[in-house]
Amino acid sequence: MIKTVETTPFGDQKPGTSGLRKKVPVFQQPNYAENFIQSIFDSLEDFRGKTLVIGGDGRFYNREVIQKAIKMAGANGFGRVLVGRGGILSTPAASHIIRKYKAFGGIILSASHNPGGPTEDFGIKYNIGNGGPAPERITDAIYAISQKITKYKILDANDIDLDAVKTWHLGDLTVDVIDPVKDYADLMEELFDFQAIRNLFSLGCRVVFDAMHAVTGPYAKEIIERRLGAPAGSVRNFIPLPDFGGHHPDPNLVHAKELYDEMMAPHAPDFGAASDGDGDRNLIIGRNIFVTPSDSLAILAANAHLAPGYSAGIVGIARSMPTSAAADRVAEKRGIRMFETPTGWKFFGNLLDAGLVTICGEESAGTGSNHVREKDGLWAVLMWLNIVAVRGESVEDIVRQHWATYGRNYYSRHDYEGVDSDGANGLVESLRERLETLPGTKIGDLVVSKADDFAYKDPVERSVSDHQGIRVFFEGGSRIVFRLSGTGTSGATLRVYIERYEPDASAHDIDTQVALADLIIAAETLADIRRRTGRDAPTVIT
Ligand code: G16
Repeated sequence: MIKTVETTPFGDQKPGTSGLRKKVPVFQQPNYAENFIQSIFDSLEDFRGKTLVIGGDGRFYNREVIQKAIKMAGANGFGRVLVGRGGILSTPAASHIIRKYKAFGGIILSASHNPGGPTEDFGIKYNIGNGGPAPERITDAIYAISQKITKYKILDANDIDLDAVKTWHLGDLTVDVIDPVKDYADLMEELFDFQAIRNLFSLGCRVVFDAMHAVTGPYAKEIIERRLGAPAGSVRNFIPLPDFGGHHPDPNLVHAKELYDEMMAPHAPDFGAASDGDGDRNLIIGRNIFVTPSDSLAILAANAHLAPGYSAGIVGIARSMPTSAAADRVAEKRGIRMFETPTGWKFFGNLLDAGLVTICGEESAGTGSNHVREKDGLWAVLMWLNIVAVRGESVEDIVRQHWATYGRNYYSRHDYEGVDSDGANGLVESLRERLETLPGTKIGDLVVSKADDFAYKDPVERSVSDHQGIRVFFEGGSRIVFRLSGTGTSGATLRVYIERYEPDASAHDIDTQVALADLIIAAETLADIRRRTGRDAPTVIT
């Protein structure tokens, strides 16, 4: 039976960079999740009888919202729901399932790399039929509807058992609880040379993958240990926990510090990797070397042809604007197209659908390809292992050779998390007001050559997204970008992205923060970061 429930709008349901992310108690308010899910459905057309994919990263409150979403999908007219067993689907696996089973779309429950637990973060996002995050025109519509909502529809039915692969019938709705891993693992086996990676492991290459008690545990166990034969124990922290074991499931040098330290120690394993809460981010560390996400994108693009799924070569590369220009140098040398988009994987969807690019990546630890429409953590790990296996060289050798060929883009991101929103907005606003007067400004030996507020015109839809970050360029090719994060759940997070290009191979061994020291000073001088944020130093440096 369909129940119609009266409700009133919540003012704060504007989706950010990647869906709606809030603290769990916010989502636990009566009708909060229901309002947002109903707003998603009300923004869509012609889905009666069609299939919806539902899954999440297993974080606290995942199961409760999955039950609501299933019943609301049925009440709103979907004919079939595919849901991962245990309510689990990694974000890239959900994207693949949507595509493979030609679903109308999907609801993914995740707050990505943000911590989980009763007082931590939760999130809901909608993906369209191409498997990718809803574009801005849809997220804008969802928000507009959420601000006027008066009722939602839900089936009056018992919860279903999510823990067995089984088919259920709730009125006219069919619910298939599916194995969350198999389809995705099969896809990886099609794209990569599993035999070469198996040989690599049997020759003694030691791999460590830290699943951070998040969603990739079951995927990595199946692929890295069972299908590729890495010794048991190679995949760590593989049981997804609702609170990620109390850690931030964020694969960066702060939250995966233990792995980093292990990779820098004597007798380190050969290859270290990690993924985040929902499995779309990656961290790659070779013995003795951390690979920045921007470098990783460039190196994967330069070597992708070594993997069977990409043997015909790649047609183009896309990166988010704040990502370093390392990949641009690969595109230039290969004579393929390069696109610079705003932050947010949703901006890559049209480029991938139109066949303009094969590989995409972001400085925020995301890399992926046209195999799905999300970034994909395990995909990046397997692509790296495939390249290491075929080239027969270490990660460090591969990175150093890449720098020698293309030059090195020294790159770092300084985050000021949870700062006062007014202060952060004021900082960006003040830079925006001074854009025209900045060129010619001298700070130490640096001279500003150009400054703008990044705007993007989608080459397929022709839609324009403006105010996507303040860019300050310097003579000689260095750059600083200032932007506010769209994924935080408390206060504002200021991100400062700093980049310097160094073509000379004899200068490729400098500590990154030292290599960027003059630009770090320039960022402070230009934006008055300390005064406006009230912080003496960044919270996280990556
Ligand atoms: C999300 C988006 C990414 C974006 C990242 C950081 O990643 O999907 O495209 O680069 O947030 O965004 P921001 O700088 O606005 O915080 P994830 O892994 O959190 O879904």
